[in-house]
Amino acid sequence: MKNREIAKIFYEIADYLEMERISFKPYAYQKAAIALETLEEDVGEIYKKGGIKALKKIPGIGVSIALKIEEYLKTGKIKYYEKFKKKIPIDLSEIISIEGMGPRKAKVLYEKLRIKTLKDLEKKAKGGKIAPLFGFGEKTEKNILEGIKFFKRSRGRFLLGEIIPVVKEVYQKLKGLKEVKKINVAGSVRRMKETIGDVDFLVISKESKKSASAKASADKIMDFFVSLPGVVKIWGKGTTKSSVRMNQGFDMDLRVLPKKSYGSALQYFTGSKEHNINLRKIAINKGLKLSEYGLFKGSRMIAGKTEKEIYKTLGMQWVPPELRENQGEIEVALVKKLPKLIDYNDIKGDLHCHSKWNGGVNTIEEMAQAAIKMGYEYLGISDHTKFLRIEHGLNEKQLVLQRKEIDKLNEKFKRKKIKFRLLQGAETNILNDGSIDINDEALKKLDYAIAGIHSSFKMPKEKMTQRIIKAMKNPYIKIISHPTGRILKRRDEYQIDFDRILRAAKEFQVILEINSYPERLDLNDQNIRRAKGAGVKMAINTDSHRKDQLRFIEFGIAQARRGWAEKKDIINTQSLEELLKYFK
Ligand code: DGT
Ligand code: CA
Ligand code: CA
Repeated sequence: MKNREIAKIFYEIADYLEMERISFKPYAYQKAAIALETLEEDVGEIYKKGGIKALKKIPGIGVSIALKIEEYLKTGKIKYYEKFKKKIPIDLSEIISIEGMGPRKAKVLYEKLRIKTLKDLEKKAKGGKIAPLFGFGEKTEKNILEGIKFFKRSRGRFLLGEIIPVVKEVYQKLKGLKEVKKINVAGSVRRMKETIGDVDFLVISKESKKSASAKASADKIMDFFVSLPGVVKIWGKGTTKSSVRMNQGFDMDLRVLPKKSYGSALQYFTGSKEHNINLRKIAINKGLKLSEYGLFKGSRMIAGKTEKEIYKTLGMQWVPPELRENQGEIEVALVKKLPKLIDYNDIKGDLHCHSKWNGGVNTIEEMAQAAIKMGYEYLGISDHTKFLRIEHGLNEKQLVLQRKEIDKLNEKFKRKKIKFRLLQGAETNILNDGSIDINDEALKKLDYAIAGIHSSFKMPKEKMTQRIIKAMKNPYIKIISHPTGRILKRRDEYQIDFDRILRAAKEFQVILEINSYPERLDLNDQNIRRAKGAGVKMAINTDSHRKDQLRFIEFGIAQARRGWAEKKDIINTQSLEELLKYFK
């Protein structure tokens, strides 16, 4: 599948255009990149079936971009991109992944200091060469160094949201092989951790009467695995284990295992390491021995075929993979008191998504259709408001106009007897003094209002805490979006006193968001657990900027589960009727 490869090039083209200060065009390439990334079908297949015409039908892709996709599919290159790359040959996406760096700054640094890589950037910043440049200064130089430090900490880890689509694709392909009897993904992917080091697949191969052909069938699986499209390097290939590097930069391991110890291997390779170490202690205390080969009493194997049987034999509940971080789950499972976690299909609607009104790709109706397809009962449109000019934020008047469109659509659903309701929200901005960028009169007319921090992230802790609490006191603000503001691999949380935020949320009945967007996942798992402990309600939303992103909800639910959240902790597991009570 070439979708992600081409998307990456389009993102870079957008950045190069930005460098040249060309307006509008970068946006078109970004839009196309997002479209490709979230497209479920292979763009190569689409082209094969319907040519340029079919490519143009993908929302967000026009003629000139369709031609470039064709060029890439045919030649493996896009000349337009190569030209930019030749003129300014730098590791653009890496350099601008540093917080505070953008394409234009990258260009200046290349032209003045020949900075091509992250290494160059760090060297020059440390040497104090950047601060004297026009438009940079000491503060920028310091921020760059901080950004690099942050980036290094997470280097070699990948976002769950970028890994999962590849994992699902490979999983389906392997599962389709006649030699594969059973397959699971293990490791941090199975635990749905927010970032992933590498992917671990486990397989049982089809057994056969002749032992020689068991090996033959494992070999077939391995041959297939190491020649998957997207494999750029083979680290190793054997009968029981193979390991490859994918073109997105991450590695995948595949192990072929015997049926009788598959459960213990799945348990072992799911991890986490800390969970396993503690679990092994439990086994030892019972006079048993636990390993990836099974649970043993002396030399006799007493469990190992399934994971369930291992936990059961150890006298505990089966622990959902998302909880296996040695955060008390083993002790709780021993007394059989694990919470009944929110389920992946418990969400009844999404309360944070954007539409064409604030410059997004899809109309409200298209967003609604996608939500209906997902089986949702409701969808809250919450476009940006006026302070965020780059996001085409809406003002009070536009909100009134938008309400009319939403009312009309709701009438239509009623007429057609579709049990679905659109709600009008808005993602307003918390200004520096804690006030909201939309007046109360306009807020009052919405079904609910969200408020979020989108500026001045570096405030001191006390001031930032007060800023958010003041917003929560506004009676029309029902949800705080992405409450800690972190961006994975890029930006830390802003400074807040989270306990005070939790107390205020409880007092003023404000809901905290679990934002499912792959770079955000904010609240994170630990904060979710703290919120639950404080009796604060949460909502799992996607922050979709186009309809396909509604699928991101899976990642938010996963973090909620990792935070021990139950259905009742999450308001958008409730029916429309129940939900509206929170918005009164
Ligand atoms: P990652 O890949 O860094 O996101 O995290 P994991 O958890 O997938 O770690 P990985 O791929 O190194 O290993 C997969 C699992 O195998 C891990 O979660 C637990 C198990 N494992 C690996 N090494 C050890 C070890 O030294 N001791 C124990 N007890 N378990 C291990
Ligand atoms: Ca792993
Ligand atoms: Ca691994």
